[in-house]
Order: sequence, then C-alpha cells, then structure tokens
Amino acid sequence: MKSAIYHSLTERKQQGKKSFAVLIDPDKVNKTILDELIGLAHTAQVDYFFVGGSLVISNHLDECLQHIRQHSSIPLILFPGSPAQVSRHADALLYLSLISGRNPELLIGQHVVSAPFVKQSGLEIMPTGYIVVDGGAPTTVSYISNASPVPADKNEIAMCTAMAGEMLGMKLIYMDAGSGARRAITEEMINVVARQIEVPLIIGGGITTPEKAYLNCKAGADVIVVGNAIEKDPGLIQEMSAAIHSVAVSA
Ligand code: 1GP
Repeated sequence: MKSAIYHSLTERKQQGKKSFAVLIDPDKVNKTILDELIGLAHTAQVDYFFVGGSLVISNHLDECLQHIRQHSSIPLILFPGSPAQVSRHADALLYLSLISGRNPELLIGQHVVSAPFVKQSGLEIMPTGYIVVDGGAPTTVSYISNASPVPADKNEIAMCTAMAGEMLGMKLIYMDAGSGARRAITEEMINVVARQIEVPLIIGGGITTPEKAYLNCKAGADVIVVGNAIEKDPGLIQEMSAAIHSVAVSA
C-alpha cells in the first residue's frame, strides 16, 4: 500500500505545520484558469491540490488531472463526490465515508460496489471520516448525500462522530460545511474535535478570508481547504497560504 502523501500529512502535523489545500472543481476550470492557479499555487507554496466536486458534470476530470500533473509538482488528491470520480491520474484518494450521515450507500454501499476498481487504480488510498456540518444553507453535498448535516452548534455530536471515526480506523477526519457554505465551521467546534483526535483534521466549506483560515488553524485544523473563494479571486491563494503557514511559525 502506498503511503507517501499520508506520511507527509502526519509528518507536517507532528512538526506543528499547517497545510493548505486548493480545491479544484473540474467543471469550473479550463486550461487557462488551471495555468493561472498552478502558477499562483507554486509561488504561494500550496501543499496539496484537492480535485473533485459533489457533481462532476463534465468529463474533464482526467484531462484536468493530466494537465495539472504535467505542469505542477504539488500532490494531487482526489476528493470525489462519487465513485465515478476515481482516476489513476491523481496521487491519492480521500476514501470518504460519510460518517455524519445515516445513508448506508455513502457509509459503505458505494465502496463495496467500486472496491475492485478503486484498488486497481493504484492510487494511495486514505480512509477519511467525512463529517458534513450545517453551513446555513442547503449545499450540493447535503442534497446529494440525502443525509442531515451535524447542526452547527452541536460541537459534541461532531466530537463524538470524529472520535468514533478515528476508533473505526479512519486515517483522516474531514469536517466540511459544504462548498459555498454561508457559515463556515466555528472555531469552537474545530477546537472541541481537534482535542479528541490524533489523526489530521481537515476543515473546509465557506472559508473566504485569510483571517478565518488562520483562526481555524489556531483552533486545531491541520489542513484548510478553499475552493469557491479562490474561484472568485485566485489572488487570494497567496494571502491564504501565508496566513495558514504563519500559524506553524508562531506555534
Ligand atoms: C467543499 O470543503 C470544500 O467541500 C471547500 O468549500 O468551496 O466553500 O471553499 P468552499
């Protein structure tokens, strides 16, 4: 089993370093936009690209991954909305189980159906407990998953879900308010969860400012994922990256 990317995540965590992942939705980019993002991401020392979306409508996924691969050395991690979004052109796969929901298909059903295909992909597989938190508006992920998110103020539910996920063997916990969430996850919730788990904690959904990214890292996030805000203003990559990486320096 490959483990290089997971090793880099845990090593960064052990060293007190925070990581920045830029989320790329293949439906929303073309080669010109990708080139701009890649250039900015390299200058800003972005740690990871996450690629995927709740719905990938176009068939650009392979093309998008191959283009990034040709022009960038930043690790490419798939963040799939469905098993159809597994491609051997990435480095690793967030192997998501929606542990905040009670939809058996997204807990284990789709995994069973796609297991041989996922294994054959040769990707590094990173078992990830995926916790969707209410972000103040129905997001694509909450609709598609047909599962209720954790209420935004129920820190203990998030904490117990993350603890159970870790004890079940998940190697990462990803708490997500959903793409374009009106309200990002609170620092209080991040802090309560981070104190109870040892595996890296990924936080995303509705993070639009470097200040919020910084506060999330201070609260215990290990990886910050930003998609929408960067689609709107790619120039944010530099400021976000500086804010996230500054936490490690001062930690
Ligand atoms: C969504 O966590 C990601 O699944 C990123 O969300 O697009 O709101 O940054 P945004």
